[in-house]
Amino acid sequence: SADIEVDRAEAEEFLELFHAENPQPGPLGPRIAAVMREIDMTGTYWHTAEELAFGARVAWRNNARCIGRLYWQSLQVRDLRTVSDAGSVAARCFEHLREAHNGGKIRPMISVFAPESPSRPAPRIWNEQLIRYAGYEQPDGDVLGDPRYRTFTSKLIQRGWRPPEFPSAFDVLPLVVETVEEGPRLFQVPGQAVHEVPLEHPELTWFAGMGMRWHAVPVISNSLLVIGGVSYPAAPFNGWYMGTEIGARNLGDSDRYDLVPEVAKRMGLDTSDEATLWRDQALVEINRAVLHSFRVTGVTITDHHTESRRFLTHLEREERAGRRCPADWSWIVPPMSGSQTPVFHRYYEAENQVPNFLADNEAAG
Ligand code: HEM
Ligand code: NRG
Repeated sequence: SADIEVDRAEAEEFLELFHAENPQPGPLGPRIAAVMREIDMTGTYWHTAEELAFGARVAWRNNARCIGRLYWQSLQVRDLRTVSDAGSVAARCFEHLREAHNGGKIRPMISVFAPESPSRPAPRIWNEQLIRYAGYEQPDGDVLGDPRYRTFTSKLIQRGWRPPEFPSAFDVLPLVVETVEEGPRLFQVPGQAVHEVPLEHPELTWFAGMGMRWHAVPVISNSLLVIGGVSYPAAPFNGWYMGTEIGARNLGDSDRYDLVPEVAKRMGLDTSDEATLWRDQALVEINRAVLHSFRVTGVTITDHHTESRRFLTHLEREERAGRRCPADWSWIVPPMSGSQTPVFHRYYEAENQVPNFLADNEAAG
């Protein structure tokens, strides 16, 4: 929280790690002394641009939930620590969306906004991701759109957001940026910042007629980035999608778009008996449609078999570098065909390491 001093031991430990892995920046002792003096005076300290970039990359490397960590060193870090008013934060987020999309060749990227400090609380982004679809509760209790954002959507409507005249299942929610000076402010995401992929199936021609689509870039925007004891609450980041995130979870979960029964029906499967495995068959076709559609649209995506193998390569590399690589089995193993991927057949170290990203529900207190 904003009223307490940065943890000195955590600051020192991070500076040691930075100097151990980066021989260039000169002697460690004087840097630690300077940081301790800065904490004495201000309660916090300002990372050098190099410390910030390294800290963000290591936060990714340390995140036990992420299967995509092989390319942790290639993360592009946008140093936006002097940006703190709501309008500028929103504008820079929309710029992030465009730069990360990069014409379809998605670039892993993070935008780091002003840190928390005892004299000035950091800006915060309320949305879980920069692009999320509204979920509208209908009079009959059904939800149009993404049911996961039903509560968030009605909260935004209460705060004055006006949904489109004809609501659809894929209306992009406005971005909410909160600062102490301005309170929460809403910003509509400009159309040029929203890249989407219409979903079609390589063989099932009716699939396109279901009108499904998904956004190209997942930019998580409510995770707390912690580097050397300094908190960066607004630090949206992205890589690219693994197909199952969309096909198995966002479209497949019964409390999300719940597409499996509809697709099974259209495929003419026998849904009267679970043992026909109609759910599994339909789920595979939805996931084939996702991978196929991103591919023909020229947007980077990865499948869960390839990404699982890459992750094991990453584990080996980390081991060879003499580092621990924490991983959470329940997050790493893909949500379909788990045992067909090599990540299923082993256990992992699970302890938390810093720097890291703390999910919204982990960051309390
Ligand atoms: C989680 C893949 C890049 C940080 C995940 C998950 C997947 C994934 C599949 C699990 C998501 C879920 O089950 O909801 C990838 C792929 C990437 C990538 C394919 C391609 C480059 C990144 C980058 C960062 C990152 C660039 C940060 C700099 C995280 C974090 C989580 C996560 C913090 C946990 C999210 C949470 O707690 O909800 N990633 N990722 N990933 N990833 Fe990655
Ligand atoms: N499952 C979420 C996204 C979570 C993070 N996944 C990534 N991250 N691929 C969804 O929107 O489906 N990333 O930074 O690439």
